[in-house]
Amino acid sequence: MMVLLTVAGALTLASAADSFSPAKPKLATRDDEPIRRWRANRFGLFIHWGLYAVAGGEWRGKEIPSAAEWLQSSGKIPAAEYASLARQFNPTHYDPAAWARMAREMGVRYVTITTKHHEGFCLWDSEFTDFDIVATPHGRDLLGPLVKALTAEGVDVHFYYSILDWHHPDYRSAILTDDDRLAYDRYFEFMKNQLRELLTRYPQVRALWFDGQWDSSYCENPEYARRLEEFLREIKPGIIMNNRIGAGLIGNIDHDATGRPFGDYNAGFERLLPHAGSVPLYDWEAGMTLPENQWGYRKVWSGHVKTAPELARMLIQCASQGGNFMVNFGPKPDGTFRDEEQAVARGLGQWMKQNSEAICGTRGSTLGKPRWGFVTERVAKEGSRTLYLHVLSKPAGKEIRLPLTLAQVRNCRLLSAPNRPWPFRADGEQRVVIGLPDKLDPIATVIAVELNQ
Ligand code: H79
Repeated sequence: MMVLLTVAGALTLASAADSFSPAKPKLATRDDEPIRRWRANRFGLFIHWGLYAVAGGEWRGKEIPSAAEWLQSSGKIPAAEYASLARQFNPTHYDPAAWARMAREMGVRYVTITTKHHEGFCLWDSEFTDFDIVATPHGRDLLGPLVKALTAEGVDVHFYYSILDWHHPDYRSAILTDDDRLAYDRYFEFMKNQLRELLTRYPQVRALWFDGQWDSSYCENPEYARRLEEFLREIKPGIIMNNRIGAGLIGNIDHDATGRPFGDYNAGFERLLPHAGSVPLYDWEAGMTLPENQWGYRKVWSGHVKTAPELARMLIQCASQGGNFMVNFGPKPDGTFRDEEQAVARGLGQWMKQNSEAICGTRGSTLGKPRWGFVTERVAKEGSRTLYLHVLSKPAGKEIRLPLTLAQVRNCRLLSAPNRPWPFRADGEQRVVIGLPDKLDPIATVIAVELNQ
């Protein structure tokens, strides 16, 4: 695959405002239509759903600490015993149309759902295992109706698939003997079969999100990753994959030893955002949980639970640094979302309704990070540029100062009142001053500054 060097817009703005710093050039592994769409989406919803939702972080009446979806491992539960959860998985209130509506109203442009997490249980009726939705009282495919509903709402579908599998008898965490090798080779074929099944049965799927690649069986034998990548690109040209298809602990490694990138983008930001100095030069995506570290449903949450404004500001930060952001929900076993998640969906949706223009389809700021908030920018086809000033806090003087000449600014508008122009003035040669409304939005007040090119 070719590595392209795309310089993110020539820096035509003078550096008069000391709080701005220039952007770095961007490296892209791909720049075709599918990755542009992936990038433009910017905001996604991660959904972790599986048998762990039935247990809700408890086993035989006891709370098992650590992440709820890790229950089988953390609770040291034998696979056969854990599998009995399948007989209790009956999401009687599962309403894919409601899920899809929630996603659209929340402002996300894609949903990434766990088709199979580390536990090995499959949310679809797989030809290659009986450990799937058919073994539950629900008894029928959960994915198909969701894919259909999301597509009808205009929300893209991405599939999460765990390479690690705590149920499959041929899975090995290490390859120590010839028998291990044979078993792992069989497991590898099983994975390929399942992924082919998913991509052909649900042709709407645009991206695959791999995880659980850290066991030595897989990550010390990178030829598996290479073969898998080639196999999938052959089945579905254009498919997008995260770099966890390759080696690396949690996806923070972009390349193999020869410098060849794994997958199409960096998915190493798990429950964290890049620091100013560590923004990847490749496409990237961060995933965030509401509580500290719970992806699947846990009945009792402890510690700080993030609010919609906190998550929205993380989304803004990611967008300003040129990355995607996914918020994670772990639905209840009955197929509904807990109150905290519904509140977050509503809060984000409210802000996105007015401000999605400043997130989706934008790129990171070539201006860097000002003290009062973040900047994103949109480049129109004809080359004209709009800066979006996400104002999180009022600067001293209560005005925004930009390193621009008056002639460079065509107009300004507040996204919360888009039908009337917002005033701006010059303050010397290289400085445009924009006032702020009295009351800022509790998430961010966004001012669009359209530039003359
Ligand atoms: O699906 C969610 C998590 O369950 C999964 N990825 C997100 C999206 C995930 N869980 N843990 N990790 C990712 C990070 C891996 C941590 C590890 Fe380890 C540290 C793997 C190897 C060392 C802890 C110790 C877990 C296994 C051994």
